[in-house]
Amino acid sequence: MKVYYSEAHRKHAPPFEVFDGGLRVPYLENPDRMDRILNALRGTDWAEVTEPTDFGLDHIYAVHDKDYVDFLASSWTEWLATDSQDKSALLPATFALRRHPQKPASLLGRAGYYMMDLSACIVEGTYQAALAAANCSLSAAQTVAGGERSAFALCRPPGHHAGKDYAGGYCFINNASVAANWLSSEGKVTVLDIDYHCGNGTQDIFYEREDVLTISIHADPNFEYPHFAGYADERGKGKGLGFHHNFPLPAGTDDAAYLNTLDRALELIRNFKPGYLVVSAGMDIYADDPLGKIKVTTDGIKGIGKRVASLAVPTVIVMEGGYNNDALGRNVIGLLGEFK
Ligand code: SP5
Ligand code: ZN
Repeated sequence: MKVYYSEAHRKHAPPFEVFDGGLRVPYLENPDRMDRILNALRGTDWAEVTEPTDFGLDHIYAVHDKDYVDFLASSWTEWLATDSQDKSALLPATFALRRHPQKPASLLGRAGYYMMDLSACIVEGTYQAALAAANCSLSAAQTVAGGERSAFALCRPPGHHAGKDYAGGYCFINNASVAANWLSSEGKVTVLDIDYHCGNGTQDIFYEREDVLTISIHADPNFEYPHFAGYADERGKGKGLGFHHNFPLPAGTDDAAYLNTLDRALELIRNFKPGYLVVSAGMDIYADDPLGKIKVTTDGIKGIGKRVASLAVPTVIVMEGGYNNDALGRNVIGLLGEFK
């Protein structure tokens, strides 16, 4: 299996994030995550680690507003030119209510407009790392469009919380959505998001489209991040009505309950008959994840891989979350091993 990976992710290593209550903690979405997965893949005889192709910006502008991408591109330089005391990461303390959106000119005003929380810290290499991650998912899409059964985008920063014009939840460019949109010119596409958190960005990007079925299985937003999206009654809009599905799960969900829910999602995919599948593969559903409250084991993750592979649809697998670094390698191998 082709695994697309770029060293550029190392340029994005924010010194901290801010938890609820204002606590500064070490950035959980860190470069070590990739090293753990790479090491595990290098121990197999089927993973072929490959540099991504540079696809340029047009496929990113097809999913994200150009003004937002411009903000990602210039904000670090602008941040250095401000008189802020601590410039270790660009992070605003004021956020836009999109119920009353006004886009101000100032850097911190735009940062609050374009960010949804205190985890999408921008540092010097964020934009380059985010572009490289999108190139990994586009390269994986191209490989699958070229006839391979599957390909893996081993990328960070992750993408599924990033919407058309916002960053959040460690995400800046929605890698899975950029790949799904690219594939959609060749036929119907499904995005299946198994990250522990609702893929709110992917949901927003395709909410009014009927040619891309989006499905997210995640911890119930009534108690978990991202709080404001991911409820079962969000089903799409306009032509897209009926082409989005959320499966919110209670805390403590075990392998059997998770796989039952997955089977319901897979039935929707079978009925939709997509030409391509994009899996937003977060490993934070794992029982011992520091952010998660769902109790899926490594065997459960293998079970997910086996079931999704049984759809027999050409599949792009895109790395999303997963913060138990010790377990990341074996969990990713558990999922991918069913596709090789
Ligand atoms: C891609 C991805 O998985 N993003 C997740 C971002 C979640 N950020 C919100 C974290 C909420 C922290 N709650 C503290 C619980 C510590 N036990
Ligand atoms: Zn997550």
